[in-house]
Amino acid sequence: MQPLGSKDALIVVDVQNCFCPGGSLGVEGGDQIVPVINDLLPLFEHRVFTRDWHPNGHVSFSDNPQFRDLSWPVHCVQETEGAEFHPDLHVPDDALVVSKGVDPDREAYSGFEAVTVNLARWLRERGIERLFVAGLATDYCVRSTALDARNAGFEVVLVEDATRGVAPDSTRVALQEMAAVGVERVLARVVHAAAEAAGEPAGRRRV
Ligand code: VGL
Ligand code: ZN
Repeated sequence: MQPLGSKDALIVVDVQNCFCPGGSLGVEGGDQIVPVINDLLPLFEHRVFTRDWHPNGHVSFSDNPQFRDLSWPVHCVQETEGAEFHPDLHVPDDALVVSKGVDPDREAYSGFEAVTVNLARWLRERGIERLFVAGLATDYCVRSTALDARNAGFEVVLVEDATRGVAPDSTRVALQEMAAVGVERVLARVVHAAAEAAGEPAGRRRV
């Protein structure tokens, strides 16, 4: 892997209470990635956090009578505790927070589908060429974010031990789909090594 530099960004997908154990859509071990992500944050100058940010009655909720091929329990409703980031997650003051799934009638798994900011443009304007992806869940929002990032022309690196999936089968398929379009898969320690190779003393940046 190329040493880390200013053309790299970290994108942390949906590390919110609803997706952590005890949440309405809790992913097994979802909270275990929090310290892994916190340790990665200082290695990057540019950091993006996406959040699922649904209005009441969102089209993806199974209590919505509108037909859906895939629906979910009510989750990540705007301004509720479940929609907050995990309490131990460090969200630096200068990070970009991207809210998605805000439109009541449209599902949005990926941060690139957000309507409040054009994420691809935001990244390009800052000279970003390579995106490191972490967060929840591997088989849904992480997958969609990684695939959209590839489509937008970014190099994409999935930090595998900084992600968790909803179910083993769909996670396996998602990993195959990502690999098929050239998403690289590494462990967090490889990212730390790439930071050291760049002469970037870990922990230099304030998180
Ligand atoms: C997600 C299901 C519904 C996710 C979001 O963040 O992976 N999954 N909404
Ligand atoms: Zn959602």
